[in-house]
Amino acid sequence: MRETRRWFVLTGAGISAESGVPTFRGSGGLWEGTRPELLASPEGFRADPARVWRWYRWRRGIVAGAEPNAGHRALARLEDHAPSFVLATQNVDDLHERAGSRDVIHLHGRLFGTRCSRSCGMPVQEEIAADVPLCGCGAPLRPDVVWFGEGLPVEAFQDAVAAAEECDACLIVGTSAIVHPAAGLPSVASRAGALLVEVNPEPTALSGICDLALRGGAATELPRLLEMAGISSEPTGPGRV
Ligand code: BV8
Repeated sequence: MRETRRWFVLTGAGISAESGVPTFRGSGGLWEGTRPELLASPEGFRADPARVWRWYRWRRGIVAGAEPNAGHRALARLEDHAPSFVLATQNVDDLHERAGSRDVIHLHGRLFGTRCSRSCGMPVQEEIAADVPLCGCGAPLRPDVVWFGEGLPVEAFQDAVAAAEECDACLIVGTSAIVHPAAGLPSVASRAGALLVEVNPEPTALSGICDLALRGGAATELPRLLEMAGISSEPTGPGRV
């Protein structure tokens, strides 16, 4: 761990769990009795855009009231320390950035982003508080996230694949490793000969290819990992929160 120069980190909803942000598939992951997979889809949005907006506004409220936890902060410390560090997240929250991480690759978009559902290209005015806000072109606005059946942002995914191919160690934090193509990134790193470390209280589909599993919460295990690697988990750069 101490000698690792190039890190690639993939995070999922679990890293934000200890900040009070519900995971997708954990207990309490339902919304109005509906599975997230049905809400996080173009079909779900077409069927009931107001319900999908209610779900995203509820999540925006939770994230806005949440604070980054020691797991988010430990990754920002690791980025300060490592000669090469790339963080790709499946999360749409902004807790990595608020913990001090830079250049975060958002594979599934951003919760606080809004775009035209018809991709008309018109600038999105300040979002009005209608049940279903409309674009200037008349089409409904939608959260700027990647739904099931939609392609990931091409450049973001390509950057993540390149980082996985070049890393010496791949840290997999708080993901059930069910959703592809993001869940395939650690296998790219493994095939390139990287050390794979999983941080998750539960085993996942990736556990079988990991060299090390830290079976606990990210807010405990990531600071511990840094201690084991002799990296201070205290703030280093000026102005780091
Ligand atoms: C695509 C929207 C093609 C934003 C999300 C088979 C192979 C390949 C693909 C597929 C396939 N079958 C179906 C597919 C397609 C599908 C897919 O993977 N489906 C799954 C369900 C099988 N994939 C897609 O549709 C993707 N697109 O393939 O497009 C294409 C290509 C070109 C052109 C057109 C189309 C799009 C995927 C993105 C979907 N959008 N979200 C939002 O609202 O958030 S995915 C959704 O799941 C979230 O983004 C979430 O991040 C993501 C993954 O979930 P996790 O982050 O892992 O969260 P989860 O709750 O599952 O697990 C939490 C984990 O944390 C658990 O393991 C738990 O133990 C752990 N944990 C709990 N507490 C802690 C903790 N860990 C650490 N510390 C703790 N304290």
